[in-house]
Amino acid sequence: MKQGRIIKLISNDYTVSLNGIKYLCKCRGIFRNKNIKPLVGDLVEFDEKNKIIEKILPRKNELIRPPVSNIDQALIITSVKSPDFSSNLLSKQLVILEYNQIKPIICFTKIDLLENTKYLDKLINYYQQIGYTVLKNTETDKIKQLFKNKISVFTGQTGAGKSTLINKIDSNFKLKTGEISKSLGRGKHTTRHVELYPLNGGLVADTPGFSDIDLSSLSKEDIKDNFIEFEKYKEKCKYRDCMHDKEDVCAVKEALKEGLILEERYLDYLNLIHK
Ligand SMILES: Nc1nc2c(ncn2[C@@H]2O[C@H](COP(=O)(O)OP(=O)(O)OP(=O)(O)O)[C@@H](O)[C@H]2O)c(=O)[nH]1
Ligand SMILES: [Mg+2]
Ligand SMILES: [Zn+2]
Repeated sequence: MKQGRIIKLISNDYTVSLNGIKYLCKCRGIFRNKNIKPLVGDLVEFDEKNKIIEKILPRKNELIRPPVSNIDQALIITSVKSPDFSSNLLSKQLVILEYNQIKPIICFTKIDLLENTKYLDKLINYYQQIGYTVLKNTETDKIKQLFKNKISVFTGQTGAGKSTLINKIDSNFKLKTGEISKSLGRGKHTTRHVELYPLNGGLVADTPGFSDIDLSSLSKEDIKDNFIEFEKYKEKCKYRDCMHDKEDVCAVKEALKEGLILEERYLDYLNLIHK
């Protein structure tokens, strides 16, 4: 039995990689019976002769969207125009990643389409100040340093520029990219399957984009706990279980009033807990 990593899944064919050699495997029927589905990113034990995956090793984490496991970090590809910036979508992605203990890295794209960057500069400032790494897709030298010995996923709205950025980081890549469909007013997915590719000493997944994200599996408390900038205020709220909503003497709302918390972020928060 050998140990390898699933790097690609198309219908029921799993590509397992070991020392640079790829094995096209099936998985044991027993997994399907038990409703356990191997994921891209899984470390597995496999029978190299019969090309059967026998065992999935314990996962560090797993995401549903994109369906990848054992992720170290996620680059949230966020376009500022076409599709327009959505604070709500960015907040949702940050919450899900924080919840799954995956390091988020915010990467803004399509800045060239803005008439001025005043609002964007404010956003960049804010997200950096609360502790996130924020980059622009033009900062390719910095982006190239991120991948060594890590599993990274590129996530973000369809048409945000995920595949374009990967192609730019390594010119060996010729991932398909696409115009977003103007007539429909929403993107059409260009990337259709999930695959981990070797990139600058690590593995990265370019994943199909989305138009919205579902957070219904998270409780209100989970959502509250993963707005990271609330952390340093919550001790000063009057109630220990303060939801920073209708309560009186709430330090988060106080910080909002003082301009220490970005209004959009607080509104995103209310929006999510009242869904
Ligand atoms: N002006 C401008 N266009 C960009 C930029 N980045 C990407 N694009 C364009 O945006 C379109 C969509 O880019 P893709 O890389 O296919 O987007 P994606 O995120 O991979 O989309 P899906 O695979 O559908 O999720 C393409 O026409 C790109 O050329 C940018 O920084 N500026
Ligand atoms: Mg793509
Ligand atoms: Zn509070």
